[in-house]
Amino acid sequence: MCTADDGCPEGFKCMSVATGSYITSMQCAPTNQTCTVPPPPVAGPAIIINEVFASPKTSGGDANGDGTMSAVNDEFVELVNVSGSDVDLSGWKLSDSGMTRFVFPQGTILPAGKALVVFGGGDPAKYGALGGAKVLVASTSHLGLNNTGDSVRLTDLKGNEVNKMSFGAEGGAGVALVRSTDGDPKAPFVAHPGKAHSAGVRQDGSAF
Ligand SMILES: [Ca+2]
Ligand SMILES: [Ca+2]
Repeated sequence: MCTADDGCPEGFKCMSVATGSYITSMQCAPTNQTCTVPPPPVAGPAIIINEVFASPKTSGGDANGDGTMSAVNDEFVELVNVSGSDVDLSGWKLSDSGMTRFVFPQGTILPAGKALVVFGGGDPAKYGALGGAKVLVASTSHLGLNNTGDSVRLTDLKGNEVNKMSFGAEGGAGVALVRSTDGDPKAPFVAHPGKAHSAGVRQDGSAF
């Protein structure tokens, strides 16, 4: 029995309940008009893997913008915060199929809507502007992304998988794999259109 919606649990509202053709009482009834509790809305990941560059090559491969193309240092994984809130990545991990490649240091905050790039190596002080994205360097001194196929996995502080992507030989073509729509958790990964990569920025070069 109830008198108003706020007296009912989540997913229920206070409704007139009939017996036969007579309204007999006000009771908490499921809003979806079934006898099962409605499932909570499915929340997507707050942070997504947006772009992966496994095979820097001579043409357009200087992803970190330090003036030198390196098959090791210019590999990168670009993450984007697609939630409406800043996210604390302290203790989160980035792994390939073989091992943990990066543990985010204490105090790593990725602001809402912004990008973060983990590069294989190099000196961040010498990197290019990269749209003002936050930049970090793999703790194993390389990301080790296999050109013939690999996976990239992001896990949170508790070890829960936040996001994952896998690729095959297409990752070895000297072109990054990027979500067909930047920042869309449901968008598939495609070969980066127009150029080899867009480290830290959107496909069209604009900042996140
Ligand atoms: Ca470089
Ligand atoms: Ca990008």
